Amino acid sequence: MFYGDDSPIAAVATPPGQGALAVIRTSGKNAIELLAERFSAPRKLTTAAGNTIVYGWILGKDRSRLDETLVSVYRAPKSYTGEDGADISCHGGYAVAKAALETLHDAGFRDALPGEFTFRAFMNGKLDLTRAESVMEIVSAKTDKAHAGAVRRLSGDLETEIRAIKEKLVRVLAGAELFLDYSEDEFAEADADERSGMLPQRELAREALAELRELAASFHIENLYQEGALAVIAGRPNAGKSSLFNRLLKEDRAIVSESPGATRDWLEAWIAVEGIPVRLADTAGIRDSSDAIEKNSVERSIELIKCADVILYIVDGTVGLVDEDKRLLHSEEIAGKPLIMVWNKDDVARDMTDPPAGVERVSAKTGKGVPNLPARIAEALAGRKADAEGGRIGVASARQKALIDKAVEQVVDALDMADKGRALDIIAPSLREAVDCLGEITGEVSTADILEVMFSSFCVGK
Ligand SMILES: Nc1nc2c(ncn2[C@@H]2O[C@H](COP(=O)(O)OP(=O)(O)O)[C@@H](O)[C@H]2O)c(=O)[nH]1
Ligand SMILES: [Mg+2]
Repeated sequence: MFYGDDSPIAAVATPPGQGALAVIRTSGKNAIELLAERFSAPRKLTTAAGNTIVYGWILGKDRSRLDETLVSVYRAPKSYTGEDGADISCHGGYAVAKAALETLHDAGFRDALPGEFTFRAFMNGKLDLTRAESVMEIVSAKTDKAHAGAVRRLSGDLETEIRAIKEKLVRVLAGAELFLDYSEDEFAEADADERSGMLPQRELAREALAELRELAASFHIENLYQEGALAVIAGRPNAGKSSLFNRLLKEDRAIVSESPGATRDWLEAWIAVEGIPVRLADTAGIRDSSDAIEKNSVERSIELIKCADVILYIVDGTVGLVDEDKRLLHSEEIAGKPLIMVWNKDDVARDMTDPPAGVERVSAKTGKGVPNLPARIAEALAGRKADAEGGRIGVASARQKALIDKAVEQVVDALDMADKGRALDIIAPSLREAVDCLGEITGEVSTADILEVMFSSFCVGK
């Protein structure tokens, strides 16, 4: 599989299934002419100006009518991909989209590869890589916050920031390379102090380093908004885990039962917690059991707990913290994880037991206290009040984060060497490497395999 030609491509851009509309996207050389061969009003299409809409029927191989459509015509370079192309809006439905795609194949289009439209947009200079990645971030955003961050990156805020930092490092490097032109003798004559002074823009390098570190630090939060986190509800059977799970979901999805241990399966759902997409998982009681089905669900519960980013540990407030709770809390799966202790059944337990400090008292039954939990979950995940962050742009892509880390390492090395008075020809390569890393983030420096890995994770039609 390789991207990189301008052959006419087509893909259904809308999700499969029944809907009001299905959109088929096309792009590439002669895309409009080829489409016209299967269109009831071919001349209207071939003579249409860019950014206009043409009405007509899409036709089968035998010129039978397949569907009534509106075709949005784009002309290079004013299109998403930078090529000629058209978006065909059909009536929604699996059969319609399939038939339309087939007739296009027959006319000479090939299936688009995942992310190929965006790949072409990148190749044609319509987007840098940070914006290309933000396109997928927007598509997969699960909450308003995740979406807002991605939109800022699509607007180019991150690209601008990276380019500005890179510009600083290029200036440091340029200054250093100027000094490299000094003759060997002159250089050797200079003492260590002078030589170290020969990384003339060291302050600028420090500034760039601070900015890079700030970007790197933003990854935790941005990635949290983008990818979400796993919150697992754990505790003894009958503590009220499933009831609380339902409360938090505000709908009855888990089984709530009177007999202990009856929730045989874990259930999960995505909820938005202060803008963080949280996969909330209910677990069956973790206890020793010889029952095979129960054993299985216990294993899965343990697996979930191991993967959890935060645990909501539910205690039955009518019973209090018993030895089994203590044993679970100190088990290797749970101990050391971010944990919120929840004292449940507060509606009846108020005078029966005395919860330790810092514990959330709730009633899954009446809902009392439950509204306090999202803030606690967000705090545990984000490490601080999640909605307090300022307007700074952040990094959400692991690819970008890795490159920023690498750049940081190189600048730290360069500054370290400069402080030790090392020669510039030793220092300069580190700076150059850092500059290249930043170039790789925006896509100025990139290799075919990097691009292929990146775009192949996109969905078809993007
Ligand atoms: N009074 C009262 N009963 C509750 C509360 N939460 C759960 N229960 C009851 O406790 C029992 C066990 O609840 P369930 O959610 O199935 O517990 P799980 O085994 O931990 O999932 C059920 O009878 C629930 O109705 C609560 O806040 N107050
Ligand atoms: Mg349960």
